Amino acid sequence: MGRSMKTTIGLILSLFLWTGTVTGAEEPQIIEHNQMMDHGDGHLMDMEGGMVMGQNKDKLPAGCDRVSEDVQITVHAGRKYSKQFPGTMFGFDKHEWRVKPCTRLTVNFINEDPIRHQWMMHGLPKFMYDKGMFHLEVTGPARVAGTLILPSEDKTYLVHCDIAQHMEKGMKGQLIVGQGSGTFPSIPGVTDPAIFDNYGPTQPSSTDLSGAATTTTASATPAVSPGDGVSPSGTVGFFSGSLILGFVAGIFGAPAAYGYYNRKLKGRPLDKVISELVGLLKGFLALVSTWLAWLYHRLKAGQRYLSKDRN
Ligand SMILES: [Cu+2]
Repeated sequence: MGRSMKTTIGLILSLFLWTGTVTGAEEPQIIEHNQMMDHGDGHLMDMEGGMVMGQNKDKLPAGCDRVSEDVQITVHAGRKYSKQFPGTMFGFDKHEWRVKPCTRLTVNFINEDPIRHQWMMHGLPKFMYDKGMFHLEVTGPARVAGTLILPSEDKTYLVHCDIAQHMEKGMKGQLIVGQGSGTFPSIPGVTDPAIFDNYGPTQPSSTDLSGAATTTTASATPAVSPGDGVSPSGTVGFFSGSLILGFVAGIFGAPAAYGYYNRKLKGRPLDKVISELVGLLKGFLALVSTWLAWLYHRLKAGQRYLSKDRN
């Protein structure tokens, strides 16, 4: 072998190495787990943390005459797949898969994170799948593959990663066989959450307002609580509560009072009538001034709350 030949081979080798380094820096090196020990009953494991549970390549579930079709899916798992779903930290590249009943499904599971992830299915028939589960698990970055035959009925299966908090933080999906049997909540990009997050201020509803009106008109001290928007609810509470009360009292009270005083003052001397009316006026003014004082304190308290709120 000539000198130039060796130089050329060396150059080519270094070029290959260089390319390997560059691609290696961009993507994590995925370790293949394809030499696992078979522990029986579809349970495969290796010493590096790869695991398959519930593997079934040939036993037909009840109701399946034959394998309807062979399907391969590749599922990527990792933190980067959570980025498009605010509030999540982990995710699969897809969160929903659809297959026909009696499909022989092979799942190629690629965990791109340097931690442990799972692709775990629940709700399978227990006579065939131990604990009703099919389960792929690997500490990444690594790849593991497993196969199962799906039952004949239309059903939606929950798929998730069971490592603490991974499902709650987005690593959750559903496998729909045939027509499925409904959906699971909080599947990122697929279904609505069971309970929506709400980080905004609480909006007082109409029932809250009437509640506030009862409290504020019943007690002389203004009840100021954050959240019920003091100025609006105070004003509404005052006008809807006290005003209606006064209006009703006026409608029924005025004719009664007129009749009462008409009978009482009939045939009395004028000075008696005048002193009676002055007493009545005094009482009325005392009532009005008490009411004005209460209103003044109330508005002032509201203003204090609002200015504190703004600062
Ligand atoms: Cu996980």
